[in-house]
Amino acid sequence: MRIPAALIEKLAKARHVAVLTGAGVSAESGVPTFRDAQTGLWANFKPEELATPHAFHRNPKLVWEWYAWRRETVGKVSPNPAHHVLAAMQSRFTRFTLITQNVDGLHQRAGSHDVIELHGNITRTKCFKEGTVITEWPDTRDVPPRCPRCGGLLRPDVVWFEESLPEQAITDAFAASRTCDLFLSVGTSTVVYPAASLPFEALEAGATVVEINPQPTPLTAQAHFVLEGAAGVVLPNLLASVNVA
Ligand code: BV8
Repeated sequence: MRIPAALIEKLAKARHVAVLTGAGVSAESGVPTFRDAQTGLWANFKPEELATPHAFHRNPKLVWEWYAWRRETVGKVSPNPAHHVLAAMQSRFTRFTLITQNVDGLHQRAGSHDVIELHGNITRTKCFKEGTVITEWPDTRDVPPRCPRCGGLLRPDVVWFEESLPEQAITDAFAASRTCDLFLSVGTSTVVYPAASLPFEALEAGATVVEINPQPTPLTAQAHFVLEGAAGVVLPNLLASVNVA
């Protein structure tokens, strides 16, 4: 795909680039995107019915096993070119902020650091009662396992629907969206809030906003540039274009 010359120029001149990624960035690694994650065993459940505190209280075993299945899936895949390009971009610009809705940790495995994880990370487990991250617990065959400190139920360290996002993460994400000169929204359906408001914050603050997605989203009509394609194809192309600019 040809990258518009005007975008290459903007990218070459950008002092602060902010990026928001969604499940589409991990799709080419083989991680089902969030809304079609219900393949196989989980075909009969909607994510919004599993990724909530209510679902966990109602059926902790089912929710724990859904995350165990997803953790196992994520453990078997590798970062794809989209993750690697975003990691390379970190040193390409004076300031670069990577904000992700993904919980798979693939950005960090590709070499990105200081990743803002808006929705937590599936590879971390925390005590539901205390909120502290727990790295090991006795294998008592309990499903979900119990916190070795207080006996409370353990849960994945992710943000469920109707749960607030980590304060520092959302503050930093909004600040970056409002101060960047170029905002890339990559592989997200732009429907889950407050993450979905970030590209609109960037638009309002006067940044150049670029969307990379094979499908249209609620952002498409307002983005300055829409690169219709897979992140693993478009991002390497974008970086190559700006490196020769
Ligand atoms: C909160 C972690 C305060 C868990 C997730 C009504 C209106 C507006 C908002 C609300 C509302 N009712 C409730 C809300 C708030 C709610 C919300 O936004 N609901 C939506 C569904 C309407 N938000 C919340 O509850 C948030 N908390 O607001 O707290 C509060 C307090 C009390 C009561 C209410 C509010 C918490 C939201 C966080 C939820 N946790 N994940 C887990 O993963 O199990 S969200 C989940 O969706 C994932 O994190 C995922 O990342 C995220 C967004 O999805 P996407 O990443 O965009 O993925 P998706 O599959 O949707 O799309 C993939 C895209 O990729 C597609 O566009 C596709 O075309 C594209 N694609 C595919 N292949 C490729 C590609 N792109 C590029 N390359 C490819 N190869």
